[in-house]
Amino acid sequence: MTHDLIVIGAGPAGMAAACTAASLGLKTLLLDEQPSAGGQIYRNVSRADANVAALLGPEYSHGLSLAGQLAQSGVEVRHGALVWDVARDLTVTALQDGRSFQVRAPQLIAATGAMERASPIPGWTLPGVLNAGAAQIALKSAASIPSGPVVLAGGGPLLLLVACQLIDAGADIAGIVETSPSANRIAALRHLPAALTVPAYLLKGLQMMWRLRSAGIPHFTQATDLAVEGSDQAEALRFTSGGRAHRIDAGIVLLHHGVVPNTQLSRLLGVEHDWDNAQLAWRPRVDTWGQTSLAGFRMAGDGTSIAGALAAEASGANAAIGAAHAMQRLSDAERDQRASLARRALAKQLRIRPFLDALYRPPDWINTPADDTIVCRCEEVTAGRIREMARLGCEGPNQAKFFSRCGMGPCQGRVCGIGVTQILAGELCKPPSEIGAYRIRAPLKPVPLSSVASLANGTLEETST
Ligand SMILES: Cc1cc2nc3c(=O)[nH]c(=O)nc-3n(C[C@H](O)[C@@H](O)[C@H](O)COP(=O)(O)OP(=O)(O)OC[C@H]3O[C@@H](n4cnc5c(N)ncnc54)[C@H](O)[C@@H]3O)c2cc1C
Repeated sequence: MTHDLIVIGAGPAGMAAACTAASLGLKTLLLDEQPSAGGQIYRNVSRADANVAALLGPEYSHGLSLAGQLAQSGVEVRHGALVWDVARDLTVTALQDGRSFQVRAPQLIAATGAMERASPIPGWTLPGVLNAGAAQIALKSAASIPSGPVVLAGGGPLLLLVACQLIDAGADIAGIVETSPSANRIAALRHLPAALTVPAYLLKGLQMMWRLRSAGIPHFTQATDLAVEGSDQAEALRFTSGGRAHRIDAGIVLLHHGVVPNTQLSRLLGVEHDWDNAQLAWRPRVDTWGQTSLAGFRMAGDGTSIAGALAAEASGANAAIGAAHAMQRLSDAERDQRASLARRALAKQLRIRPFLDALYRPPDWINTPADDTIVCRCEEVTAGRIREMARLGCEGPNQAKFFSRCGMGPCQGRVCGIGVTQILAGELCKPPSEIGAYRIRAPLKPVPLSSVASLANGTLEETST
């Protein structure tokens, strides 16, 4: 063993988990592939350009206090450390500075966050088509905004947030095309009373809508039939809205249909998962303390279920308290007492989710792309080919992968996995829970062979904090 606890991911969940664990006396190591702490929401927060930090506002700056606590916590932090394998005995293998190393602890918390849901529409693989989050990453990490006309399309709070941030940063936004169907509003209504108990979110949503309206940017709603035009590069977005066909010229098309838990690591470890029909995504099964079905392996934050940054922070603290209890550093009573604040904060944050999940549920057509639309972009496998696999007798993504190479490229099915499950479910008339997901194997992301070779010489690192 090299540590008491290893935390993977330095977003709000991972930072809170690591700081809490250190405060409880656990010798803790935090690994993150990014060059600095922050995760998605607080990316680059301690080094961000002052103008960018001002533009992103107090919500972003909250990350500074978390990063500050981490720096003072005594946690051993390794940035630029990509975890590419975890064995079921919880040995973690990571790549840093071109060299792979192994560390191990009896408790492991994966706080690896979320990723954007793929939006497989015609033309989505053209250069110039990105996820909306990619534009935000460029803004946060390099103070850079896309040049030329930009159109944003899809649905969800992050789409509106990125639109507002890009407008404030001076980007040339040619249009916003929302795809959430009108039925979503009716479904969301019954969750409104609970949402009203956390009015800050609703207020923020209204402020964003007001900002978009006051910017005078063409704004379309309930759009369908989206397609990106262009031969070598995106040139325009076509769609139908209000019963009419529209076309917006743009060299950059930013797509977004919500975020989904990043389950690559939990799939690699083979822990139990459930299909979440409200969030249309897989989530690992965890208890109150983030404990999965594999002893000692815990998860926290958006990687367990999408609930936002403050919920991630609270669930990270809970998971660390659970880890300290499992290591007999806390009695039952001490554990419950220590966790009471975080549990209350988590419960409060969760009250808004059913409303947001219903309001921004992705339209059904995103899960049922036309036969000639590419779904697996690494291997260029179309939706029609996946349906053909189902007709040939493939009952799940792993067989479909074997026969068609779908999900076998460099992203290892991270991007197409959920879509493939949903397409097979539609074709086989079964629920996604019965169809299952890709089995994941190391390496989680491509790593140089030389770095793997460096492992042959080493044993577990004896690191000290
Ligand atoms: C692109 C994107 C942008 C977002 N922007 C916002 C926003 O502006 N505002 C907002 O409220 N919410 C945003 N979200 C939602 C968001 O994820 C938050 O709810 C919050 O950041 C979740 O915190 P977390 O700690 O669970 O995960 P994250 O903040 O995502 O942190 C996960 C961390 O794990 C690390 N990691 C993942 N895999 C590995 C690995 N194999 N090895 C090493 N490190 C790894 C990542 O580098 C990352 O730092 C965004 C989501 C995405 C996908």
